[in-house]
Amino acid sequence: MVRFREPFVVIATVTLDLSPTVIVGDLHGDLSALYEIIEGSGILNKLDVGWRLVLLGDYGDRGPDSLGVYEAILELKLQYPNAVVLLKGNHEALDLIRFQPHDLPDRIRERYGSRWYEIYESILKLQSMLPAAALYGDRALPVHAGIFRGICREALKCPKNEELEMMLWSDPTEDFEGMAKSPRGAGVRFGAAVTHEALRTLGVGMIIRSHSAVPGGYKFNHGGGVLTVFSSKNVYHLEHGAYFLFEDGRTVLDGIRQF
Ligand SMILES: [Mn+2]
Repeated sequence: MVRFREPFVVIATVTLDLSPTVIVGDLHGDLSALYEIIEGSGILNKLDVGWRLVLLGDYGDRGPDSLGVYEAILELKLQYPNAVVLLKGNHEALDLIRFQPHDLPDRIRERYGSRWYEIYESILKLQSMLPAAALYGDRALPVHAGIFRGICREALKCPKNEELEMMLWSDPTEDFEGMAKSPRGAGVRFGAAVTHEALRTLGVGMIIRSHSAVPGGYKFNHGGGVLTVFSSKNVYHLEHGAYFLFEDGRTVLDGIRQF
């Protein structure tokens, strides 16, 4: 298991410049999907020449190799601390809302036996320090799940618990324009009017999120204002996962990579 050293500074939203960026959606213990993305994007040869890797959260639970995913992303973070950005998903916010399935502790127990709790605690501590969103220049807001009515840069800096819940649990909808409670039991469903107001207020072009297992690995909502990328394949038996490659001068469609 990778050991990380303190101090880590807790920042709710990180600000990123417009370096080329690979954005990865939910992995949920699908280590082979992460390997496919690393290989397909060639990112390992680029992280020390200014490229960046942003992961949208939901690293463990559900899939066959949650610990493998944690080891891989922590190795990357230790090797390239500034170029690798690990965002928080709802599965990294157990302290906010308890959810099922949460099988990560079982996987740790299987591998580490009586030492399991020490390791689980250090993972929970790491999770509590992950930022919830990123501002990618004036282009995008990468965030695990969604946004909410009234979102602004101030709220992104220091979100209240209910705001954090909406960032980690919500889903876009085409059924209505506004915002309503989610059938997930946490977060909201937000319509196109909420998205377009948020994009105007935040001064960014689009929301890039994951959280929903969409067929094909990606989906646009709200006239292109929201892009979902989902990267885990084996957990949901999806034919394709996807990630997103952001490069200045490239169109959004050009940046979508299915695998
Ligand atoms: Mn999620």
